[in-house]
Amino acid sequence: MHSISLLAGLISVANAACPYMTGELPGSNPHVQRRDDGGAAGETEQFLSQFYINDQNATLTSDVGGPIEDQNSLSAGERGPTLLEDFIFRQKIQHFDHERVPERAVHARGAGAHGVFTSYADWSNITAESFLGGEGKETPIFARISTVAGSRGSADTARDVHGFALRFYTDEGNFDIVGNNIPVFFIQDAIQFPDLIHAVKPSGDNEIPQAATAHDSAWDYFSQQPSCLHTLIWAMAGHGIPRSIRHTDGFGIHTYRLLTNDGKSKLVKWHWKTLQGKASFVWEEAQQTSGKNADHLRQDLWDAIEAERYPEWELGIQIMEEEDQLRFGFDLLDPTKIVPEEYVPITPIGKLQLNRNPSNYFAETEQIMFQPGHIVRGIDFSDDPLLQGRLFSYLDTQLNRHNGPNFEQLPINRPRVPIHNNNRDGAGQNYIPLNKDAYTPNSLNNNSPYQANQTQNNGFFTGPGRTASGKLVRNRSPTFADVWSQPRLFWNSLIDAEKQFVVDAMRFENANVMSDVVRNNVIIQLNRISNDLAKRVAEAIGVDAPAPDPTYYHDNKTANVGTFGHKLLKLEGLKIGLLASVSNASSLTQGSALQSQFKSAGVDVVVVAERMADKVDQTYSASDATQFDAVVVADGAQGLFNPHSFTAVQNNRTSTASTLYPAGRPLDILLDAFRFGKTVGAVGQGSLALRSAQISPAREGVVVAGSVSDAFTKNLKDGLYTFKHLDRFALD
Ligand code: HDE
Repeated sequence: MHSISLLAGLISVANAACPYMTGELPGSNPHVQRRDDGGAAGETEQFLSQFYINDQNATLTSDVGGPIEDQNSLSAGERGPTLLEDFIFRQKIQHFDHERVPERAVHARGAGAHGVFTSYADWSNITAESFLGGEGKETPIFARISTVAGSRGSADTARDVHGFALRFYTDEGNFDIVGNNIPVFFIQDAIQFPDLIHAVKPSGDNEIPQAATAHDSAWDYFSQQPSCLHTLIWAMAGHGIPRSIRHTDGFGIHTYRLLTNDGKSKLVKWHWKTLQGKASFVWEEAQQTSGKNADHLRQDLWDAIEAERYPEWELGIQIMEEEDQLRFGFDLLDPTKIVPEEYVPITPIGKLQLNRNPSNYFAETEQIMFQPGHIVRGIDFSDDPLLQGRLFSYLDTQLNRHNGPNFEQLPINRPRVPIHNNNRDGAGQNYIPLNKDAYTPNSLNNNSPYQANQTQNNGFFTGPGRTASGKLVRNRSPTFADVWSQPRLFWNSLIDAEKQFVVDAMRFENANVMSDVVRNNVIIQLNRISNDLAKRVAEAIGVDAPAPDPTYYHDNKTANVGTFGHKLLKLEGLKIGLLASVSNASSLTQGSALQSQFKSAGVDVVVVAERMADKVDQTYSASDATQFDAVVVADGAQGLFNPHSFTAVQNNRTSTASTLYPAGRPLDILLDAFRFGKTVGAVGQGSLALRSAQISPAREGVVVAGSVSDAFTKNLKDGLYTFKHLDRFALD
């Protein structure tokens, strides 16, 4: 690849500058666990490895390299005061005192991974972007997927829009697509962003609630600023609680421009389509997961990558002509609008694979600083007022987080191509610039670094067709005015169960809203989308059922906007819980049989029993339905599912029921799995447990068999592909 030679040039610069250099050549560190990915992924690891500090077989030192022999502070006498002179103490405590940097103002909670993007073809007919310049061309990637509202330690499965930020380390510089997992945004103008975030974040007085929109100020804002409705309804429909990072799509949201080498431009929207298939939690399940495993999303991604079940997404673009800006009945500059795929189909252009976990969370996932302004030759902005504002905000916020302008020099932020410019100094300068004539134009350094242009070093450029003129106004364009028709399009396109999830979510959120005024305002807005939706929510929150408000009603539908009601594309990384018993050896052996049956599909079978033992992976005390995508009761474990065991323990501490786990836990796991719409099953006499749980074997997604046969495995797999059995959810 072209970028390899450029990389070599940069490494020599970086070597000179890195304060922690071990003296080894990049990539030669013998203690680095290396996966031989080859290609772009290997290139990233090679690049970052020059910054690794490796503590194996090493003496403890101070920050300036002096060996440290003792972990006691220096004191005047054994029982005397610590001396100010103790530079080792001071350095260690001072470093600790300054360990934290400000968390991100939004998107504080996130998980990251390295990967590779592979272009499907040479796309130079639509863009000069070098990373799309040839079939099979690989580019290293870092991805960070996040929630928006919660602080850094908040639970992963809070209902929220999810950030979907991608950095391409291209051979012409870094390019970021800083998007979300919902294709639209709450507001149309960046100046409103602080208002949105203040309304959504916890209350100013008591900082409650954490990572949740179920409170007065959030819904007050949503109902006063109806441009929020479209994003809101997507978040309520299941996109706010994805089963995992692997099971959600990503979107660039704004309309961008692609430019060819000869200056022709097209408008585009970016789409990342998950190749695992979309899947979401139901709300009770997400809430329970928040408590049981606040790290669920990051854990799932980490584990999948460690197990070499690399998640993949296909990158696609909707390509539109410059003159199409108002063609579809809405404005392509309005970020609250999707372009329905029926109007403009998605052209797949390449594939992303995430295949390496970070080596250090802080240095990589926390310090990566994305910016929509990180663009490369071949792409240009549009006049979307939200995008325009973001171009300022992301640069500005990095200054706050890093205390200065040199954050681009952090290893995870460095481009993989040499940099040459006249930017100088600032806190934390890592480079040692040799050019003392830091200005352009100059004659003393042969006018170097030269200005790039179209023919020399492929300078990036602004769309030659872009023009701007007009009176200065503080107005929203009337072409942005209709913010109800597309939420209705979304609502119309959902299947009944999804509509029910939207209704349930809005009932839950607004039941936590104390103000009658706000609840009434919410219903007024929902009623502009759909009278059915408004009435169903109103009924639960003490608001009178409204008469229809039909100005924006229509019957149009669009495809691919839901998360439920379709099959998964892959089962990799899903988990089956086999509920077994240590007192029945054969129930444990069934675990081994299932494990071998599911190995090739990449599904983990976790054997649960009363206590740890041979062939047992987890105890009932540490298990819960939220950990599994399907639950099976083993033949021989049925005795643990006696519905009376809970009462027996409560009434009589000497009861024979096990005290190794909370009373009734095995039955709870089964019941919860069923109620969360998961596939449940039983082998042999295990089906007596289904009877205890009053689950009919005739229901969809209930799989029973006499033994772990091929047919049983096949039915279980079918159930997993369906993922959620939607007949379990009542409609009202
Ligand atoms: Fe962001 N956003 N945002 N945002 N955003 C940030 O930048 C902001 C918006 C998104 O994993 C911040 O580095 C403004 C839309 C992601 O590191 C901050 C506006 C979209 C991430 C910021 C928006 C996003 C951020 C906080 C209104 C989807 C996390 C820390 C114009 C297209 C990236 C940071 C990561 C992060 C500002 C709206 C996505 C404060 C002013 C629309 C994925 O700069």
